[in-house]
Amino acid sequence: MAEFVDQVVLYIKAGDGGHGCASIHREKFKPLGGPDGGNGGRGGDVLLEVDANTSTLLDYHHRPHRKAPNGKQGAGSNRDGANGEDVVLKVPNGTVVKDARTGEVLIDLVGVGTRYVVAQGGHGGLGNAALASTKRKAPGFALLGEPGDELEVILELKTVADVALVGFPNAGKSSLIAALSAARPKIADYPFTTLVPNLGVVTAGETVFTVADVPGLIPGASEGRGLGHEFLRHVERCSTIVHVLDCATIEPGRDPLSDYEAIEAELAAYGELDDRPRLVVLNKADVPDARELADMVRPMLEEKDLRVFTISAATHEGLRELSFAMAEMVTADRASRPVEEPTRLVIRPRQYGDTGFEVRRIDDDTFQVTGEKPERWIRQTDFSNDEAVGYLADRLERLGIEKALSEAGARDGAEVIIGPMEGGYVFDWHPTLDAAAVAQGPRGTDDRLG
Ligand SMILES: Nc1nc2c(ncn2[C@@H]2O[C@H](COP(=O)(O)OP(=O)(O)OP(=O)(O)O)[C@@H](O)[C@H]2O)c(=O)[nH]1
Ligand SMILES: [Mg+2]
Repeated sequence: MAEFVDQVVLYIKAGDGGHGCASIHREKFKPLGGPDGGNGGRGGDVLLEVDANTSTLLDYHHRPHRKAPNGKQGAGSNRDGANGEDVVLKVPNGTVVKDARTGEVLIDLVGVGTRYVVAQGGHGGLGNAALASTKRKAPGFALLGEPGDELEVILELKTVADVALVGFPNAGKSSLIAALSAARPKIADYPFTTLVPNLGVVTAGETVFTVADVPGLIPGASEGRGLGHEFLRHVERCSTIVHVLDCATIEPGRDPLSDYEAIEAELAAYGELDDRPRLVVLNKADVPDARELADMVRPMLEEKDLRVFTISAATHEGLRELSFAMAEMVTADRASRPVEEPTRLVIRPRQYGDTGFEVRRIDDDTFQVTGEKPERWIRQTDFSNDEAVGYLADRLERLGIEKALSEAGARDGAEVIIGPMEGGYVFDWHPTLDAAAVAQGPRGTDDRLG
């Protein structure tokens, strides 16, 4: 397999938040001081960053599991745990990030320096010092750190080429890239020599641009023949499409005009490329029969309002004119686009601070509560500590969940699921009319959540 990787599945885990600490200050002559448990540190984020010096996804192919460190636990004497460091993964310009489960495009990373937080680290849990209040002077519990995001993403590389060369196998696309640039792709007289796109940098006058070939396009590529449409993805961003037509082919049923139509049909089947301007190249003019054929079909192509260039990739005839015409198209396209300032924004996939929740009646005795806050609070709760469970009950009550459950028809003993139906937290609900009375009561068993 060639060492060209344009698609990888990446397994990403952001750091978990550190747990908060429950501790009571102790001094020689003051046996019971105030609470002094520090907060847990934040888990590290995993970011993707477009880097000018990265051109492949090969690294991720070899090491597809990436993880950011966890936050450290809080400690006594009000010492907060250290945050987990962020992990920055460098990706090439033009990397598309998709959710591997849904196939949904999360972001299209264009512009050197663009960053994207692909997995967010978990928040650290508060220590008991931070949880103390006038009501609860010395909490005997702390909050747990939250788990960091864990997900699978697909990274897909779309080469950011200015000019795309399309044409039948053997038409001379790779030869043309070699003739125009310093790239040295493999060239041979059999079809499908090129299995992955080649990229060359071309200079014409003041203009510098990139040219890529699209290998393996043949009639029926849209149904998976040849190399299929796989590589058209690479030219979605190109500004110009150049048809390389083989004027020297002796294959029956083929000629430059019908080749042109066949490739156009494949581009149309792929879609999204209709608006791209075209140039047409009649190649192999050094072969006498080919030149004759080129002279014959040239006017027919020009009738379609196409600019046509008769060239020889072998002798370099016509290449100067062609490269200047390409440069002209690229320059016009660049001028017509708004200047693409690299987005340096760090986009967060989800935001904290959503206050809502929703109560759903599943049946007479089963209710589901969903919402960012209640689900987070569940994750932060140490269920082996009754006081922590009591604190959770208070928070849920204050958010209005008890009231909402009553209104939805929940009765004492109903089963309530907080979070998703599969994997959510399940408890039997025992409403209290006066939750505050319980909150002020002694530490110990809280009978609302059991
Ligand atoms: N005489 C002549 N032969 C050429 C010219 N350009 C390419 N060829 C030959 O045509 C054959 C195919 O050239 P490639 O550049 O590999 O063609 P390609 O379009 O990249 O082909 P695939 O990679 O298989 O899709 C090779 O034997 C080249 O030497 C030309 O201008 N004149
Ligand atoms: Mg080739």
